[in-house]
Amino acid sequence: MPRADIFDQLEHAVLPVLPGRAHELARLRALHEQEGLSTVTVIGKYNHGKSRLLNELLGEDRFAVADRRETTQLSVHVKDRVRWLDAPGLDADVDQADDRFARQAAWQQSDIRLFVHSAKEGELDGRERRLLHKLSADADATRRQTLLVVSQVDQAGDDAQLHQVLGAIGQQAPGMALHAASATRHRQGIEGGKQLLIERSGIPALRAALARALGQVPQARAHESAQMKSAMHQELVQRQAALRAQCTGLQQQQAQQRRQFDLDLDAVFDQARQDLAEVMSTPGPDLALQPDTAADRFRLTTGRLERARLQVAYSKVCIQLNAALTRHGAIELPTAQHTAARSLNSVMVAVLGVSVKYREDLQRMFYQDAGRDALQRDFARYYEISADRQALAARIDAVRDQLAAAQTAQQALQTLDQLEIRT
Ligand SMILES: Nc1nc2c(ncn2[C@@H]2O[C@H](COP(=O)(O)OP(=O)(O)OP(=O)(O)O)[C@@H](O)[C@H]2O)c(=O)[nH]1
Ligand SMILES: [Mg+2]
Repeated sequence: MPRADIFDQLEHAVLPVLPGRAHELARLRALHEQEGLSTVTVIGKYNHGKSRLLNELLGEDRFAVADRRETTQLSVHVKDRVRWLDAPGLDADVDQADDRFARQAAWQQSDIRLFVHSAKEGELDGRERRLLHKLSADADATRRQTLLVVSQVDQAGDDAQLHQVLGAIGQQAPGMALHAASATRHRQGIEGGKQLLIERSGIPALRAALARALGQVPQARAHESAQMKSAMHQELVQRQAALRAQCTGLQQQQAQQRRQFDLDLDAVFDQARQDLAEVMSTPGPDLALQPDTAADRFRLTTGRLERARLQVAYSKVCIQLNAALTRHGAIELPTAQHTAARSLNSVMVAVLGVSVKYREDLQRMFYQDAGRDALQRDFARYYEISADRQALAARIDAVRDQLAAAQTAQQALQTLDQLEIRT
């Protein structure tokens, strides 16, 4: 598979799971895309001589130089297995897009940064200091080096003034070597064949420091890439563990709820047997079955009385059942099963029907195990499709999906192990 596709797949798999890792993914892609080449970029405020410094280091006028805000995009020139990347100057008050390009160059593309500050400007300002601090923290973490270049030193006044500026900057950037450079002197030295001027321009010394830093790029890249992969791997492992725990918790909750539902219903059915016992155990022929005649139309017959007695007892059981269903949120049928008659849309009606119950029915429903089991099963079926239960099941599915996504992300990350970065 082409490398670009591998990284497309990787981003597709990892970004939804670890949205905070966009930088690492972009950097890994850059590391692989730029294989065989090390990238050197400039970073600093505009007009501090960044582009011209690159031209002098290259020995070619590749990048546009001007006495105003000049570089607004990234531009690249490859020479001697180095990608020289010119970037816009950083400035808070101008077009944000320029700053975005500058950041992309510094953080995503570069192996080595030349932090350029003009001697003309004296000390570093607050923004430069913060940026330098971030860069040196990054060097500790990723081993990407930053060389601090004090540019345009020919413009800093006399030697004493330059010395003072360098001393002040040195104190602002403790532990960093300062590279004083003058592009102008270097160019004059080259054009006039003046070796001393060339030496005094600081460019040869900067080239040598850069060559040493470039020599360390392969190890730095291997370190950086391993570190990014391992950080993402760790995060994916932790994420999977958290999702598994979440899933287990929800499944336990689901099982516990169901157990409680079954127990509650069981208790109602047990109670029903007791409550119905009196009407069920009437000796002799079943009076409720005695038919009424036309002449009985307005009379309270034995049969009617007996049927009423049964219905009252049965209604009490229904009230208990309905209370149990209410406790568990299974009262109404799911919308998809609604009928036009609203009064029929309850779980009670769906399971028990609306017909009058005789002793034979009550016997079958509450005293015969098969009948009771069937009722329990029917109620449980409606319980499982009730809104809260469905929502819980949906949450479990969602967590499972996230877990699957995290596993896919980890597999995608592992495919990188077969890819070496050639430097
Ligand atoms: N005297 C002197 N002038 C320099 C030196 N380096 C650059 N300049 C001048 O400073 C101005 C800005 O230089 P650039 O290299 O375009 O500066 P930049 O930092 O790339 O500027 P942006 O691209 O706008 O961010 C130009 O006029 C350069 O000729 C130097 O060492 N000495
Ligand atoms: Mg420039």
